[in-house]
Amino acid sequence: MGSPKVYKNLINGEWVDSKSGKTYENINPADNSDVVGVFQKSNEEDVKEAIDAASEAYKKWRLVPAPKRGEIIYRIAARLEKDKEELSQVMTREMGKIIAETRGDTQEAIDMTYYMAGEGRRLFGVTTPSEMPNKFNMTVRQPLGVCSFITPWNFPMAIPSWKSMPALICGNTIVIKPATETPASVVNFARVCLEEGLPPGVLNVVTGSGSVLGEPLMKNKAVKIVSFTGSTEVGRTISETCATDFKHCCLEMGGKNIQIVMDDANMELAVDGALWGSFGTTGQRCTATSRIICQDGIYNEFIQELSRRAKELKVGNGLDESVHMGPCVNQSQLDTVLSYIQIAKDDGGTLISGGEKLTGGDYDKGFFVQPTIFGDITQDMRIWREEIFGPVVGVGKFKDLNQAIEKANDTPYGLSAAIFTQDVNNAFTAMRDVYTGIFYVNAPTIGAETHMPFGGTKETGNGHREAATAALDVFSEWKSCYVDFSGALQRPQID
Ligand code: UN1
Repeated sequence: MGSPKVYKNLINGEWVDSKSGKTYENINPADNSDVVGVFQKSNEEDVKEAIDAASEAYKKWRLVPAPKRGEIIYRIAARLEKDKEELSQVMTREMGKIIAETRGDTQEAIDMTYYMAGEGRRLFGVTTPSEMPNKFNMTVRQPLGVCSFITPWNFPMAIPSWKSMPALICGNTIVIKPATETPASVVNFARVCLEEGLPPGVLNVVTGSGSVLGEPLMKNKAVKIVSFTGSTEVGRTISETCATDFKHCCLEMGGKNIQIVMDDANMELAVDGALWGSFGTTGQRCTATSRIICQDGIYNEFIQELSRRAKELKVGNGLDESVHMGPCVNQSQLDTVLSYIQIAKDDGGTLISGGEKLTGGDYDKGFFVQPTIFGDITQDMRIWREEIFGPVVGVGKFKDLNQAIEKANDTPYGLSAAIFTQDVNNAFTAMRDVYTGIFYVNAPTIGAETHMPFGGTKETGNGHREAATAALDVFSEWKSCYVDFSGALQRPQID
């Protein structure tokens, strides 16, 4: 097999070693004997160089006309599309999710990139009449400067693209620190950007550990905005750190997303939705379905059907097209999942199916666990409240829609929610009253599209949205411009 490829940091258009002289191995979570690559274990000095490069590049990039920026971004999209299969294969090897899903991840990056390329010819502001004669008013978007991105491992290319493409089209420059577990996808993404004509220094990548690189990425005065996707706990620290300098920060954090199943739901569809929502990406999505509540009358039938179908799911190496669910991303995530299975039992949940680490044969080479379902979950249990980020779902009951909505909202998070019902009144009432950033009717809690705003309420976010044109509001600031061509002093509110 030969020795694994060594990947470098991208700083100012050059592939460079870390000043630390240290590297780390990126291991396939489905097969620990497979080293995906060797990556730089960067330090504070590397971050400083990358931020300096981004600051320098910003001077020119912000002045490139947005349609021209869009043309480069369009070429990047086309190249991602061309290389989709290869990029997706590497992503499955480093992250573990099944190949159909990594193709989806790459596709999400392609969609976002094309979308933002088009924004280059829009980036609309408004013109509006002035209240004074012979005066003209308009708003324009201006970039912020250097952006620091701390990106997660569960969507190794989609989420970096959600952050990068709106930032680039608005004229900002970037330093990305990818999750330690999935640097290859970000390095590949950056390589495509560079090869398709993004000028040196506009997008830089520094790999390594968040505990070492986080502070220098946030505290450097040249950085104007930090965008982060990950846990609420880390998000809180980022928010506090940025507050001192009034640095913008855009946070996309935890979820405890609910699927509500009414008595009148299409049962097969509701089960399909629950399986995909709970066990897709091995439950490692912030939009994953991790609570399901059924109306009393259909609880038993639903749970029987869900567990029957969950037992049919094939767990294994995601490169095998016949596999439905891959491994957890690493040992620590597997340990967390196993500990929550124990917590759920201790709290009085009824184990319906799964619940075990998978062992024997190829399973011993990775971090595999069974898709797991608990019944009889109630609001006092930890699996009701806490995000697990694994293939564990709890199912509980409700009496009527009012109680379902009350239960849905009984969570510190507010990302996504779903209702399965044939009744339009129920659907619209829940859509109005469940306090989340994303809501689905007769579709699972996962599956957001790139031209719709993405983000959540309460402890899921800090008021911003990613994707869609909402992302442009994160990566630009409004400038209100007044042009007086009257030749005289005109005083608003006075004259
Ligand atoms: C995430 O889990 O952080 O809506 C993002 C979805 C995907 C994105 C999830 N398109 O589930």
